[in-house]
Amino acid sequence: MTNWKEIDRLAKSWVKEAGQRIKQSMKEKMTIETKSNPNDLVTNIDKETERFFIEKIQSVFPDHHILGEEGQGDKLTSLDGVVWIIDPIDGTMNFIHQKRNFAISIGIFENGKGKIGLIYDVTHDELYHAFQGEGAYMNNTKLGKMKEVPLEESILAINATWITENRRIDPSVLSPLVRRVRGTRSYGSAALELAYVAAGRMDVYVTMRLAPWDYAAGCILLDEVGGTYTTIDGKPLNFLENHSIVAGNPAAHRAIFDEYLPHE
Ligand code: 2AM
Ligand code: CA
Repeated sequence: MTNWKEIDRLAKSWVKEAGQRIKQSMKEKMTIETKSNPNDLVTNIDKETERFFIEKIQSVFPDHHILGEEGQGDKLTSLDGVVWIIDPIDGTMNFIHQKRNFAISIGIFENGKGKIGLIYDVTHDELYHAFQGEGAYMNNTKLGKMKEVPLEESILAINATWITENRRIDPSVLSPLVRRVRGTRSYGSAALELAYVAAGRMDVYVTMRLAPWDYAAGCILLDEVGGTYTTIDGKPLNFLENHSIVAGNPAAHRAIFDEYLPHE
């Protein structure tokens, strides 16, 4: 029998410890490299933090699988067993340029079902945490069930990329939605944006390009507060693939599909 309470306790303590290490490393000079393009950044701290988690997990749970953004974990083709999906630093551009608005994001799954979600905003010492069936918390405060907020009163999390010329969506699809809502925000960390939606600080999030480590933990938080998430085609997410995402309270999610996104 998998002891999920023990996994939860250790995961939380490792996330806090990793946060302390990141804070310490930030005081020193970091090495910045680019990955797929000049804006796709990684630092030595991203890699060291991922390695920290892999070593901790492997030392206690050698049969667990790990999918990490920096690729030092396993090459996974299925979500069978216990799988940790880890982004050691989500919002690396913020981490480098702003030294804030980044998070450690970890989703832990059992045979494809989200069990534990952890999003740790290191600079603000805010830990968003969900345990399947027991609700979601920000530090020690329980997050309430999501309210059904009409679009006119919603804050939409969206990056300006998706309402200007881009390769993934015609800007005319989402720009009327931007005009309709009360306001828009963009924080540059998908994990934090999903956590903010789960916490009711924003109501809906639309993005065209996320990897599993960006959204895994956030979706587990949303499950616990009654949030809805799909791809922009209205399909369920496969936690091993890159996806577009529409996530938010069920009413806003439905209204976006009924009024703005072409669907069957
Ligand atoms: P990262 O900082 O971990 O790379 C910012 O736009 C958000 O999108 C961040 O959560 C960032 O995660 C993620 N992101 C940036 N480029 C991406 C890409 N090419 N594919 C998937 N996610 C990306
Ligand atoms: Ca990252």
